[in-house]
Amino acid sequence: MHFIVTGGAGFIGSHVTETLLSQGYRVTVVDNLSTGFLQNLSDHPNLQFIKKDVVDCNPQDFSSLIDGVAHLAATPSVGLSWENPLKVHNNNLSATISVIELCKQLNIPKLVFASSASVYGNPIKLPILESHPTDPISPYGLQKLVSEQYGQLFAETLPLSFIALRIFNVFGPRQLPNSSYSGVLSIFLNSMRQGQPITIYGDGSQTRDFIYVKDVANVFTQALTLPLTLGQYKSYNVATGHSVSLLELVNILKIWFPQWNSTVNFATPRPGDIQHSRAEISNLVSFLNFYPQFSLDVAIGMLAQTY
Ligand code: UD2
Repeated sequence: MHFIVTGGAGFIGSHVTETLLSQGYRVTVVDNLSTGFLQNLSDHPNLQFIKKDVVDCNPQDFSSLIDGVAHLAATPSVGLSWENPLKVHNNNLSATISVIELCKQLNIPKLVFASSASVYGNPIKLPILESHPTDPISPYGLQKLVSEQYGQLFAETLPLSFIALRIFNVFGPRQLPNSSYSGVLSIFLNSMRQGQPITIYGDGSQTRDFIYVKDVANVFTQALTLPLTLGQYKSYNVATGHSVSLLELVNILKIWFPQWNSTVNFATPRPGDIQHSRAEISNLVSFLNFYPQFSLDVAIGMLAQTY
């Protein structure tokens, strides 16, 4: 089978690419390298790379039959979506519509979309089920939600299966600690490695459902390769179903960085921060036949040893 991975040189996309290649599939990565890096990909005989913005792709870019697209190309930043909503709208929503059009032109039967927990906004009930009301509180969340709605609409009219993967707090290798979309775990890991203080916004009681990037990549692979009926639309939470507070997170990190003796500083909470987040993942388990393989402690241990 041959898959397109948009954003395949990025943090999550490069892991999706790696997993697909390791399972013997052919992959064509489309990436404009705006936030991704070529070094995130290793040479492989089944890998082709196209340096292009997805909105500029056309059917002629792809010579052979494509079995599915994993669409991860985006500007993955809530902050940038506030600063430059139109540009980010283009990268996050117009890009998705372009990919849907490409699926139509090339008769691609399946599109797996990197959505986000941000579609839920402030959770009103935990754990968060996929049926939880969607009420985004940022342009980024809105762009992800409307992308899902476009996918649903076209899945109803085209022979296309559209699967939206609502990713919670992902972490792992190749996540940059110093970018505008850095996750808290990569920031804390980096600070501990360098013996620097860490800053907690708020009192540290906020909770998050952290999932290791290799698990996320396995979900994408599963969603791309499982046989599904054409015309089907589904969204799935991609998380572990467990949450930890930031204070608990710091304690886990301290186990792996016993030499770290700097300080934990507390600062005012970030505007728009949600307090608690935890997903219900029974649909992921039953329909995508997937259960996360990496516990938070084990994954942090693996990461700490690579430093
Ligand atoms: C995550 C996603 C975001 C969006 C959102 C939806 C990441 C990186 N971001 O935002 O894209 O999907 O979920 O709900 O996955 N914090 C500190 N110190 C730091 C950095 C962060 O205390 O140095 C706090 C931050 O204020 C927040 C928590 O850590 O309370 C998690 O922050 P985050 O930026 O990793 O992720 P989140 O959940 O805000």
